[in-house]
Amino acid sequence: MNPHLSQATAAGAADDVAPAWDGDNEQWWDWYMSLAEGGPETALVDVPEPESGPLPDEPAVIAELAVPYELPLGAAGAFAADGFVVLPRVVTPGAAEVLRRRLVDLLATTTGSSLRAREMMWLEDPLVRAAVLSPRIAGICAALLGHDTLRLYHDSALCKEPGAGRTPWHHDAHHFPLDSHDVISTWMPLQAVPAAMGPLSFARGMDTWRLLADLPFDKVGTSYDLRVSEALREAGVVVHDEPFALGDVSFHSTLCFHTAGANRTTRPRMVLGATYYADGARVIDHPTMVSGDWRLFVPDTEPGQPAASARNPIVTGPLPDDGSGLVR
Ligand SMILES: O=C(O)CCC(=O)C(=O)O
Repeated sequence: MNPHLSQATAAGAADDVAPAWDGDNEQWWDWYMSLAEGGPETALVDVPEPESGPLPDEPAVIAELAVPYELPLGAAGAFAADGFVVLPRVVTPGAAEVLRRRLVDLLATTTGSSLRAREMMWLEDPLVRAAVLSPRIAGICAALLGHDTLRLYHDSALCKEPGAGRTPWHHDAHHFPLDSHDVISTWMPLQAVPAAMGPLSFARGMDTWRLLADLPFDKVGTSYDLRVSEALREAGVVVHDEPFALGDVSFHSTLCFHTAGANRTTRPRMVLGATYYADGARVIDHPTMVSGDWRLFVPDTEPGQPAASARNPIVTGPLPDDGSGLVR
């Protein structure tokens, strides 16, 4: 029995994820992180505090994020082939530090244990809103996905505390209850992420998920995580597992299998994430417990209906005539 599951979600076989998630999204993360195989409990590496020199004010950070990013030659092709890309200098160190401090405040009341997470901050915080709706971040996503009109699924603060374990191997198509593969997530570390802090790492190849499609999920223990890493090793799939310099931001397709290492440093690993999808996607007919409390992200929408609620603003491209674009 997994201690994070209720009677209803624990029912059935270990790969039966049909029940709806009946807790909140913090409880979901506690459950999900429990599905990762542990690593060695090495001593925590001392990491210096982030620079605290003069920081830009909030309007300056917002102005920075409003400037579109020039994609390096080959970035869109690399994303299409590999399923992910890591881009340099997407944010300045000053903007990252201002955002990091804001996320520390926004996470102050969270209760999650291994990965403290929070979504939908953009609804209340102008800085997070400016970041996740920004021409810079959303613009990169649109260019990589090759779609003009993207909607926001949700933002997320992902704070892995010192000593917290690995994030299990997964691809987001298993998580998001959307009927589209045109879904992309950004992972913006708000401090450098050395190897010991647990960078996000990616199984190379947009089609790699096909090798793993028949592996039975395990909602109780760590066997799925283990099976994915074994299958990747057996197939000789290259895993991109590199530190992130401050300012590096990764972008991964919903099809890309990824994991993150344990945080074996003395400082929290703070990340601002966000997920976007091409306008026109619908909520799948049967969302599962792996989607957590998805109704928070796509309210007033039933399975099978277009995912176009007021919480899914259009972030790039032309606004629709029906006013469902709102906030830009
Ligand atoms: O931050 C992490 O450890 C996991 C994040 C993740 O899986 C994602 O952003 O898709």
